[in-house]
Amino acid sequence: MERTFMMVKPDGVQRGLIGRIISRLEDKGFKLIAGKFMQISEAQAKRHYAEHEGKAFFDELVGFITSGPVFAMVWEGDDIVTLSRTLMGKTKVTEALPGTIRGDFAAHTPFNLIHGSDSPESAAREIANFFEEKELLTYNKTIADWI
Ligand code: RTP
Ligand code: MG
Repeated sequence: MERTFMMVKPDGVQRGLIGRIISRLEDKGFKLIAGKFMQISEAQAKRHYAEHEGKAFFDELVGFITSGPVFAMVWEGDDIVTLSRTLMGKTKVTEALPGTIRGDFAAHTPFNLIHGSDSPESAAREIANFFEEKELLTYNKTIADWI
């Protein structure tokens, strides 16, 4: 079972989309194992987006992600890193297809509502940046074995 880190960004919170975004992830059958509504610190934001350090939009990106509360989550599922990014849609809102979260709700890059890890390695690093091990819950969620 794979894990991923996902986050409703400040624009998603401001627009009242936390519930609808979580519903889409639940509808897909993913399993929520952690979640918290929080304000990200600047240091945490810089660690989270370390791969983009030095790029022209880095300061703007850190400013955006720390501009208000986010809803941070950890989800589990088979191939969840790839599947969740398919559900999210493309980074640029002009390329995000209808039916995806960004395609249906986002209209201005870089305000694309949701973050999802881009590899299992990124997921492990990002989860550790936002959650303590004890916050990741273990429980049974019944999913029919023919899915
Ligand atoms: P994310 O990390 O937030 O899930 O998004 P992503 O993988 O689809 O995109 P990534 O390339 O990692 O970029 C991270 C976030 O930076 C903002 N961005 N701004 N101004 C720009 O050219 C630009 N490019 C990217 C977006 O908010 C993007 O989600
Ligand atoms: Mg990314």
